[in-house]
Amino acid sequence: MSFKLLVAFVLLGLSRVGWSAPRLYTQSPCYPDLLDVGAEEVVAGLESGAWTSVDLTKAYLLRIQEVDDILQAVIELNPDALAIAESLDAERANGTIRSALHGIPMLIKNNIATHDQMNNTAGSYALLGATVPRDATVAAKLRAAGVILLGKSNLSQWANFRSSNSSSGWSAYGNQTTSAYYPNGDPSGSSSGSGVGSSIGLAWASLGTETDGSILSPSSVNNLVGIKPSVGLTSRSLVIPISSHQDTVGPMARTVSDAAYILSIIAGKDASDNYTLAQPWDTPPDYTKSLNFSSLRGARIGVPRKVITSYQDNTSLPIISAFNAAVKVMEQAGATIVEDADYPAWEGYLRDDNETLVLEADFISDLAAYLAQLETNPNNITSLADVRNFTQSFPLESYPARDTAVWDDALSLGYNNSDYQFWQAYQASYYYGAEGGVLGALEKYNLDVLILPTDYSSGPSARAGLPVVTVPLGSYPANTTVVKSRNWGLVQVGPNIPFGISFIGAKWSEEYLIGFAYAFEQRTQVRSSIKPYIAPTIQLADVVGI
Ligand SMILES: *[C@@H]1O[C@H](CO)[C@@H](O)[C@H](O)[C@H]1NC(C)=O
Ligand SMILES: *[C@@H]1O[C@H](CO)[C@@H](O)[C@H](O)[C@H]1NC(C)=O
Ligand SMILES: *[C@@H]1O[C@H](CO)[C@@H](O)[C@H](O)[C@H]1NC(C)=O
Ligand SMILES: *[C@@H]1O[C@H](CO)[C@@H](O)[C@H](O)[C@H]1NC(C)=O
Ligand SMILES: *[C@@H]1O[C@H](CO)[C@@H](O)[C@H](O)[C@H]1NC(C)=O
Ligand SMILES: *[C@@H]1O[C@H](CO)[C@@H](O)[C@H](O)[C@H]1NC(C)=O
Ligand SMILES: *[C@@H]1O[C@H](CO)[C@@H](O)[C@H](O)[C@H]1NC(C)=O
Ligand SMILES: *[C@@H]1O[C@H](CO)[C@@H](O)[C@H](O)[C@H]1NC(C)=O
Ligand SMILES: *[C@@H]1O[C@H](CO)[C@@H](O)[C@H](O)[C@H]1NC(C)=O
Ligand SMILES: *[C@@H]1O[C@H](CO)[C@@H](O)[C@H](O)[C@H]1NC(C)=O
Ligand SMILES: *[C@@H]1O[C@H](CO)[C@@H](O)[C@H](O)[C@H]1NC(C)=O
Ligand SMILES: CC(=O)N[C@H]1CO[C@H](CO)[C@@H](O)[C@@H]1O
Repeated sequence: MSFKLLVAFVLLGLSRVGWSAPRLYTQSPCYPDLLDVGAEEVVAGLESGAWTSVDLTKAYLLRIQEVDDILQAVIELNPDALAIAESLDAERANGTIRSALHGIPMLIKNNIATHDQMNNTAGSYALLGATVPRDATVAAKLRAAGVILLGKSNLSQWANFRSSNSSSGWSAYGNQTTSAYYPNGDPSGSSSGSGVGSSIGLAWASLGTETDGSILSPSSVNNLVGIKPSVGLTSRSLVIPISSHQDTVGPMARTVSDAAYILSIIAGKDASDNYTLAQPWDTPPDYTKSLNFSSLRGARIGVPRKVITSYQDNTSLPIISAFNAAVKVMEQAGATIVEDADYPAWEGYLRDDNETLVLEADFISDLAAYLAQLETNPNNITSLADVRNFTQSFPLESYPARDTAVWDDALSLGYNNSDYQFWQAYQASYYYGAEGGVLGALEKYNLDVLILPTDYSSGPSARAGLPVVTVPLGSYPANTTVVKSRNWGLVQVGPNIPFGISFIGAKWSEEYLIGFAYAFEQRTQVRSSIKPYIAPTIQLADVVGI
């Protein structure tokens, strides 16, 4: 069924709200703007009866339809979303409140499987029609909490683990996602549609996944708060993998508070992902308890300056000045700033490429383990070799314009992640993130946290499985010279394009990172000063009572 037909079908009963129909009400101050509304305000309206979960679902579906031809952020809608909303409304009317997010719609990245009518493809035709025996654990947790899984967001195909010549936000099945902050803007990736979808309110918030940068970077570019959790804080069971050593699932939302609500629900141990069994508690913290305006008071914050000087180029100036201003804000909030808190083995890190070996060898093993769990597998795809063969011979996969260089390299390794060569590579790679990187700097300078521009932040933490939280920091000024991506012409640097700041910590330190991020966000409120060039116009006023 085409996307347009599907929306029409999902919205049966909404026929009075046509595209050209005049607004039945002018936007009333009692209805919050869906571009920015937070969970607490959504829930207040659900509780007072000002709107229902069905209203929210209808409004978000119409908002997706308004912009998706241009932004292509959503790959599939959940045909059951309105029915689910209706039953959650009935539960609420009856006094059953499953969680703080009962009845609120979210998008999830299209590598997180659901046991319903939606496909889980990583953006590839190879997995279209494949089914799983149950929801991914994180999806099941959201569902049990009463979150409406509204649809699947587009992504850089295979979480950007396929080609040497691709573009962020492109997948064969979902086409090219673009940013809402600049025409034909690079949405970054690989959680591209999750970034764009949350940024302009195609849903209240979304889930992304990260191996190295895939939550942080699209959150940064799309003016969002993103939490990249410690590897093992959130289950990866039935999430299409790159690497069991580095993958993690986390929230992409418009405020630290919203992201903290989501993380509190999806965190926790899961027998089907044994990395989660290393969590140092039986029940994970309630991360909303970290939302403390004063939490920067007394904090020791390090700035690994060498990272910034290593990466800066002729586009970095606005980022570095905003970052330096942010350092002042934190000082004024009572933090002690430690400059030159550098990663002990930074120069070695820049020369080391063992991470590539880790990801390639992991992908061979972990992808096969995911595929082995499928209940139906229409293209009989059981290995990376099968995926590669399918991709190279299926015309819609855009081969060879988008090549399979990453897989060619992986398959030429000749080993997977059970080989001793993998362990050598993993130990070297881990070192540069841990003792030689983040953990080394935290210890050497006796710090609570490190901060960096998000563009420069993900690598060392990715290698060592450490958490990072990004918060909006600023955007490129109006006189910025546009820089487009080499082969596909997406605008990567240009006026109004947002960027973020990262709080980087030790394993399991999310409670602290969220506290610091919140105290910074509340003092700066950068998100509200950056406006998208395109956003849907449909609001609750257009659907409530209809
Ligand atoms: C309301 O709650 C009662 C008691 O738990 C249950 O029997 C009934 O089915 C519920 N109705 C709805 C609409 O959820
Ligand atoms: C999933 O893919 C199948 C096969 O192409 C398609 O028929 C179905 O409509 C898709 N599901 C959704 C929710 O789009
Ligand atoms: C993909 O999107 C581009 C615009 O970004 C459009 O020109 C093209 O027709 C789309 N391709 C498909 C297969 O829908
Ligand atoms: C963790 O789970 C994986 C896959 O289920 C399994 O191969 C591995 O042996 C397990 N490791 C431990 C330490 O239990
Ligand atoms: C908030 O943080 C400050 C500074 O760390 C601390 O003194 C205060 O007790 C915290 N408040 C709460 C409610 O935890
Ligand atoms: C920035 O540097 C690149 C080469 O590194 C150059 O092509 C480009 O023109 C420069 N842009 C500006 C605005 O100086
Ligand atoms: C991996 O690490 C080892 C040990 O430090 C080093 O000799 C080797 O060159 C590294 N390999 C790559 C691809 O960076
Ligand atoms: C998949 O395997 C089954 C059983 O061997 C076979 O019947 C079917 O034709 C295969 N499908 C494809 C697309 O190769
Ligand atoms: C590769 O794919 C083609 C076309 O789908 C198929 O005919 C062939 O058997 C496949 N080869 C292998 C080695 O899987
Ligand atoms: C943009 O304007 C600022 C402030 O006037 C100036 O410092 C900067 O050099 C300008 N940048 C460009 C690329 O023209
Ligand atoms: C990458 O794709 C672009 C767009 O199709 C093409 O112009 C370019 O030649 C490709 N580069 C390589 C190395 O394949
Ligand atoms: C929701 C949506 O717009 N999905 C589109 C994603 O991209 C594919 C391929 O171009 C379209 O067919 C879908 O309509």
